[in-house]
Amino acid sequence: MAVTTKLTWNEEKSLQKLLGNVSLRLLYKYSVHGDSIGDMPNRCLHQGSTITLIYGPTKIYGIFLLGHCPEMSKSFREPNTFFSFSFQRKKTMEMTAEFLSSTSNIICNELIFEFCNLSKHLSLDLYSERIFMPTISSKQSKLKYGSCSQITECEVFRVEGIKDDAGYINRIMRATRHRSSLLADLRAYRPYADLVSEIRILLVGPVGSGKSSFFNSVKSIFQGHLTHQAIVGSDVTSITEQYRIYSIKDGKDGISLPFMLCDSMGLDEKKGVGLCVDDVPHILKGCVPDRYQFSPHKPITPKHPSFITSPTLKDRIHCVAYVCDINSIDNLSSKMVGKFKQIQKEVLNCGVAHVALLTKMNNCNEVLQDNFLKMNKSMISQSQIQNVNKMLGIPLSNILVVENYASGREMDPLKDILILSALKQMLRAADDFLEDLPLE
Ligand SMILES: Nc1nc2c(ncn2[C@@H]2O[C@H](COP(=O)(O)OP(=O)(O)O)[C@@H](O)[C@H]2O)c(=O)[nH]1
Ligand SMILES: [Mg+2]
Repeated sequence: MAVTTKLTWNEEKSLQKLLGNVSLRLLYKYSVHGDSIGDMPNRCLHQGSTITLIYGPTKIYGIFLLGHCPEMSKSFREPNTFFSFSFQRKKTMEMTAEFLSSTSNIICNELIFEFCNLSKHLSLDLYSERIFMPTISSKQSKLKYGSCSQITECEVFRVEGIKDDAGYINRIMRATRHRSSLLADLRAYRPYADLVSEIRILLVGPVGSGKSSFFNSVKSIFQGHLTHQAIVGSDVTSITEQYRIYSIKDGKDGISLPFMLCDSMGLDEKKGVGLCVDDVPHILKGCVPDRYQFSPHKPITPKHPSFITSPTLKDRIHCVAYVCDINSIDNLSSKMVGKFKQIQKEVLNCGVAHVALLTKMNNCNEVLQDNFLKMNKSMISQSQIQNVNKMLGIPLSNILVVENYASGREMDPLKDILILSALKQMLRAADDFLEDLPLE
């Protein structure tokens, strides 16, 4: 009978994707191949890069070794490029990764991975079915090892088809770290001078541009698994007709984060269809309540029973994001461009900050420079970016490119980096707006 992994299909896919669409071949499985620790390295020798997965009761620990496993008997061994990670089951894979070099060795029936630059080690004792993790704590990684866990299974895979070896793995590991630091920044964010407790960001753009999906994506990242609170799609029943002010919690029962995303009805180039431009000034001033049912023909008026007549600074919109599918920018009709410009006029009248959010970027890998801080030159020179820059006069630093979580269930640190960076830039813009307010 073929030996199969304990990973679920989704977990396996996430791992494969993380390592650059590699394939995984199971070489060793503890429950099948036995408890002799000596047997394990024998099966894994000369197999190229490997991943060892150790299953605890709730978490899976992984150790990736680039290149052949070193032979145990040799007295001097070159350290492998190595990283360890862990993830929780039944969640999108949240990696906490450490990028180190290591050697492995068997001492007294334990397989020991030594971290060359830390003088610490991780050891696996299959006989007593336990794993001992060293305490490695970095500023960014929330998780601290330093514990001993029960093992329920152990598997070793050969990793086939690694792209450009160390370069690729290195980038993914740096991305994982950058993602953690963005998350930490956003968790620690406070609006300028504590003038408000939450920043309100309004998403406006054509039907189907990905406004509702952007909210879902942000929420998914903070929840640690994919969520679909806002209904998305382009058929009649899934078009957003209600104004929604969404708050986002940090984790399932966590506290609300200091920003809210306001999802509006999509724009349509036809008159009398989609969001009515005359609603926009009321939305910006904070007069429109959550769950207000838009009517394309009739903008809200102060006579409406739920009209907020004396909104305060906290009710106002602090930053507007013009949302557009990056693939359709070069073909926007003049009527749609006209609507954007009308809305922009209202935004400028109110003095609110604004950014452009371009969605449906197919290859996240190409957007940012190597340090993940800025858009790279070839991206900036693309016609879509140049068009938005000219059409709406938005500076390049406020043109944000993302790929939303739309289908599939695999986590992707690069996707997260784009989404979190976009959010961070929106908050910076909102802070500029707050700072610029006349003193009262
Ligand atoms: N490939 C891809 N599809 C997206 C992205 N954002 C949204 N979608 C899809 O585009 C469609 C419309 O998205 P939706 O969020 O409902 O747009 P809205 O009308 O602006 O709220 C849905 O089928 C989404 O799954 C993205 O970044 N990439
Ligand atoms: Mg929508």
